[in-house]
Amino acid sequence: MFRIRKVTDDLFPMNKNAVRQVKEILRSQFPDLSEKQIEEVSERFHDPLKRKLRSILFVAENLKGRVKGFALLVHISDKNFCCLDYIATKKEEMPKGIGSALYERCREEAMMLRVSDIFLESPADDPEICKDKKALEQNASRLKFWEKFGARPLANTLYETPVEENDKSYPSFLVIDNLDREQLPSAERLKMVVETILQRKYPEECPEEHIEKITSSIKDDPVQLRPYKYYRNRPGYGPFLPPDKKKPFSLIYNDSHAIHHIRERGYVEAPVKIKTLLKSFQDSDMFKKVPALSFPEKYIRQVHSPDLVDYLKAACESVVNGNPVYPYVFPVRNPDKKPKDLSVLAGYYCMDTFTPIHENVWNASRSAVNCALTGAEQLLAGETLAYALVRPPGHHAETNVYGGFCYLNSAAIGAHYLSQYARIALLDIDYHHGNGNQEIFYKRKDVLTVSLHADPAKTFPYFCGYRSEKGEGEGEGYNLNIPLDEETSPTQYRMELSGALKVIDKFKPGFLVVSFGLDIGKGDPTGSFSFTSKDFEKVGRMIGSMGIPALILQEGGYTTRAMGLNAFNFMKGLYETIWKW
Ligand code: Q9C
Ligand code: ZN
Repeated sequence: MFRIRKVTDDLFPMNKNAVRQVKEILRSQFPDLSEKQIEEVSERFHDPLKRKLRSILFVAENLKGRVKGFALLVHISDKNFCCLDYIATKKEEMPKGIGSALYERCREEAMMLRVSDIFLESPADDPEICKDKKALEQNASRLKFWEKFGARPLANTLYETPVEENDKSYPSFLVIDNLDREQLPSAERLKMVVETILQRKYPEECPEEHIEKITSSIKDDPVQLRPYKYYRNRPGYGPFLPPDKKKPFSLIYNDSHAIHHIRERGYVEAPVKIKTLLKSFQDSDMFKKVPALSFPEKYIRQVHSPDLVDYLKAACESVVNGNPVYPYVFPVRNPDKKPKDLSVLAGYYCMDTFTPIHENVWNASRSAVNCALTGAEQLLAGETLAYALVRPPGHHAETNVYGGFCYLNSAAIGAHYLSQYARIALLDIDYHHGNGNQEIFYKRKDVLTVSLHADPAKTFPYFCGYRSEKGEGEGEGYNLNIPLDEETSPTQYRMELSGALKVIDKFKPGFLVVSFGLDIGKGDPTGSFSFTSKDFEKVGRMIGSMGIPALILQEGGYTTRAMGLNAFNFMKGLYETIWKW
């Protein structure tokens, strides 16, 4: 199991880790490179405009961040082409397909950047040029690899001529991948490209006369590629299609949510929610279903206290005869003293009297977390939009507290997971204040938390969600609460949301995580707002327009006639706007 991930900095822990492994691969696979050339890989991130090249690193890694291969693509934006500087996989574990997957990703990126071609150098497979039999074999296998993509060496020029007469290194061809288009570059364009490549890539070792000698050898117009040598009947890839066709987004839901069903005392959070929403999505080609992966419990424990996690597990086990456990006495005095009895202990961890523990609370919540993390993985693998349609919800669950129908905070766990790779904005548009999201990241500045919600003076969770709560320590200024009057109209709401989105935009997050509550919908039994499906679509469009890859987490929302349509329209608004190119 591996994914291809785009790395654009070496600051976040997982990126630092990836760049370190990339350098190791460079050292072992390219023994001729100097330490300076290897270090240069990370310098590119710090000074992206140096030499007017923008480098884009793709790594093939497993879920633990073990890098198995990488490709380094360079975008020369002022000249509208890309160069592939390196592509390499680890020697010891050369799983099939990694090189191809990496290069496919490079091509996809190049098409997205709307460049015309990718250029790369590949050592010659010509026995006249390369006398070493072993090297010749290796060179041939590389050129065969490029041929699979239709990329072949430039023909009839002096490109593969050594700079000096007695140069011992084997000369390389200039391989051109014209990204499945009909045309090849004109002679004039290729001269410009060759000049740019030689000047920019080898500023020290390539004399003027050499560049002149090569460019003046380019006579064919348009240029010619060597005929296919390895794949005589290469299957056509079809005509070039700009990738502005929207891709379906990833829908992940927990099949086992229904095991969590509490039928009493106003517990309105019920399995029918997922059924209703799935039904309203079923005929749409907006989604592709992605099965949930299983993640280790450690990702839950990185966000919630081990005490709470152990308690939830033990309390579920202790449920007898299906009798749910309700809190009984609350620790308003001596909050550090813990009673022994598991059912009494509920009052220690639970913030309200309507979120009981049932035998499947742990299993269902854990499966919701798995969906959230699968969604996070989808974004890391390059998807733009992932919707974790889960229950129970999570945004009221704090480090050490459950409540508000929430036990484990899937949104926070997803956001924390992604925060190893980029800055995260966690936006909460559930009707109720996301006290869990706020508390978990209250002291952090790498995760910005923003919540729009009904005024806590009159609404659950009552004891927080005020504007004055702004974060603490390093995190000061990185929590924003926008409490709203019970009667707030969708129009007023959108004005407030637009202010919130400006704050998010200024923060420049790499990923957006949204706690999405349908309880702002008209007629919701726990809410007082009056959003119609049209309003949901507008809110979706506003959030999507920021163009930030987003993980959407289903939070509240209790049966109303329009719930399915509301969710559908929110997703439609996102889907129609989030694509940046
Ligand atoms: N007697 C979420 O929307 N208050 N939680 C109802 C029940 C419910 C809402 C009182 C507030 C919890 C995720
Ligand atoms: Zn809610």
